[in-house]
Amino acid sequence: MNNNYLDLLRNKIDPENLEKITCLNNAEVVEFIGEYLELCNPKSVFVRTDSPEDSRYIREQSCVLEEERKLNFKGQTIHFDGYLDQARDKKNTRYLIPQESKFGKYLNSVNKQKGIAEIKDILKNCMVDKQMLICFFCLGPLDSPFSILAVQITDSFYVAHSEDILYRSGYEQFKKRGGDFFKFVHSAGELENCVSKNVDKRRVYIDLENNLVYSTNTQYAGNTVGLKKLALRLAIKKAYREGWLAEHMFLMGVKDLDNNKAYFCGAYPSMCGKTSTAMLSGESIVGDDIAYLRVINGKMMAVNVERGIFGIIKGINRKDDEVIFKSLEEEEEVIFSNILVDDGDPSWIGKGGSVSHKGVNYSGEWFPGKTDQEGNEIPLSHKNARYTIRLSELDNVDSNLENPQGVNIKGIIYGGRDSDTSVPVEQALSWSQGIITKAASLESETTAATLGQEGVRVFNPMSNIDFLSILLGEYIEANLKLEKLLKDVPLIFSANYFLKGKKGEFLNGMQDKKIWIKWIRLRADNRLEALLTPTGLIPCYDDLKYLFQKVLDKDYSKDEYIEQFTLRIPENLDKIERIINIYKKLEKIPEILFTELENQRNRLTKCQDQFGKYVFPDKFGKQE
Ligand code: SPV
Ligand code: MN
Repeated sequence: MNNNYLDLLRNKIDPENLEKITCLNNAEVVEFIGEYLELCNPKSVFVRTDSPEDSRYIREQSCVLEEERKLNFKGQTIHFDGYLDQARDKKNTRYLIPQESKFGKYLNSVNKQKGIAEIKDILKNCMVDKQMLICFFCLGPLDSPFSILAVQITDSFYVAHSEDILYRSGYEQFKKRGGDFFKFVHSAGELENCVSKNVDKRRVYIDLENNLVYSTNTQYAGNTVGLKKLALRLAIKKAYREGWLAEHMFLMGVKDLDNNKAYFCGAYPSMCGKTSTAMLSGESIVGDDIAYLRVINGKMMAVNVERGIFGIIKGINRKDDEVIFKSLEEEEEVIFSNILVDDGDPSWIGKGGSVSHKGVNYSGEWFPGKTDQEGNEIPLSHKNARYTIRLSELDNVDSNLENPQGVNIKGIIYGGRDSDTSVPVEQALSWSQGIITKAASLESETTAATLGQEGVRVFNPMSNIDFLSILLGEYIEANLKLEKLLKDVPLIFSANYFLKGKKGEFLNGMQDKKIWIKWIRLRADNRLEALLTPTGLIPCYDDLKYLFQKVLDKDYSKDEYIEQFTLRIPENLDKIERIINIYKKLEKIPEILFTELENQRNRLTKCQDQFGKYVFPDKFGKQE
C-alpha cells in the first residue's frame, strides 16, 4: 500500500470515514482516492457504504445545500441544472489520447498530456469549501459475471443521490471481489445560485487506459453521473477486448397472447421512445437505457446495468404513461429536474390536467412568454427535463431485474426517429443483414437530449455513436462475430415510431408501438407469417388487424396499413447511398458491410423496375 497516500488519508479523513476505506484492503482504491484528495483538497470527506444511513445522509445533505429542494409529496425533490447545462455536451466530451489524429472520425479526442494538464488545473483545490463524496457502486446485478465495480468521487450531493437511485450500491462487492474497477472524478465547480457557474470550462475527459473519467463544471446527469454514459464508454472498450457488448438498449419482457414471456432489447437514440417502449402497459421492464450482453452457452443473455430510470418527463401523462405517472404521484423518492415548480407542486409540458402557469423553473422565476437573452421563448419545462426513480418502485418491474445470470434475449430492436424512410416495424433477413442494414445504418433526427440543433438527420449506428470508444469498424465486427458463438440467434428488427405521411403528419398513434412489440414477440416464436420485401420481413395486414383489435380494441384499416407499410424505394436508395458514402471514408470496415448494402440496393432497384417507386405491401409474397 502507498504509505504517502495513507498518511494523507489519515490527515484529511476522520477516523470513521477512513475506516470505511482501509477495511476494503484495496491498494488501488487508496491510490485513486489519495491522488484526488491531494488535488481537489476538500474541506472534508464522506465515504458511502451500502448502509441506509449513508444513503440518507446524501439525500438529506442535497437538500441542506439546496442542490435539491423538497416538493409537497414526501420523498420528492426538484433539482435545477444551469440554463446552459441542460443536456449532454458532445463537443466537450473527449477521449484523452497520445495522438489526436489517429482515433477515428466519430471519436472526439484531445491530446492526453494537454488534456490532463487542463483538467488537473480545473480540479486543483476545487473542493476547498466542499465535502468530497466517495461512493462505491456495482454496474449490473450483484454477484454477477456481467457486472463491473466502480468508484465515484464527486462534490455534488445531487449526483451522488441520483446514483443512489439509479445504481446498485457496491461497497460490499468491493470487499468480496476487489479487482478492476471504473473510476469517476466529478466536480460541479464553482456554484452560483446552486448551479455550475463556469460552464465554459465544462469538460468531460475520458482516459481509456486507466478506466477513468473526469467531469467538471457541469451538473446535468448525462455529463456527471459517471455510471451512466461515462461508464458506457469505458464498458464498450472493455467489452471489445473481452468479446461481449455494452449497449444503449432497453430490456423488457413481452408476453404472447397466452401470457408467455420472452425478453427483447432495443437500441433507440435518446428521446426516440426507448423508455416508453420498455414501460408499455401489460409488459415488464428490466431496464430502459444501458444493457450488457454476453453469449453464454450459445444463448444471448443480458442484464440491466442500472436499477432506475432517468427518464424524459415531457409528455408524461396519466393516459399514455399510466405506470410512470402513478409513480410520480406517490410519496416515494423521485428527483425531478428542470421542470416548473409552483408552491411545491411540479408541472411539465404535456402533463395534462391542471398545470401551473407560474413558479420557478430552470430559468428562475417563470411566467408564460418569458424570453432568454437571445429572445427565445423559455418553455414551462425544458424539453430534456427528467425524473429519476427506482425501478423497484414500479408495478411493472420484471422479476429478473436482479438475476445475476441475466435474461435470454430472443430479439433485438433498432429504432430511430425517421420521418420518411423505414416502415414502422420490420424483421431483418438474417443476423448480418440486420446488423448491417438496420443497426450499423441507423439514422435518426437529433433531439434536445444533446446540446445543438434539433431535427437534423444524423448517422447513429446502434444508437451508440455518442458513446463509442473504439473504431466503428471494430464495433461492427464485434457485433457480427457474435453470430458464430450463438446456437440460438436472436432475431433482429427495426422500429420507427416517427414515420410521416405526405402532409407531414405522423402515421402512427402513441399506442401503436404496443402492436409492433406484440408482432415482434409472436415472430420470435415463428407464430405469424410475414411478407418478404427487399429490406426485410413485414407484417401481414390480417395479423395486424387482429392484434389492433385484440390489444388496443381498435379498428385498423387497410388504408392505414398500406400507407404505413408502403416500401419507399427512392428514400431507401438514398439512405443506402448516404450510408455507403460514410463507411467508404472510414478505416477497418468489414467487407461484408458493403456486400450487404450493395445486395440490398440491387434488391430495391429490381423491385423498383418491376413495381415502381412506391410499392404497396400487397405486391409482396409471403416468406417461404
Ligand atoms: C440519453 O441522452 O441517452 C440519456 C440521458 O439516456 S443521459 O444521461 O443524458 O445520457
Ligand atoms: Mn440514453
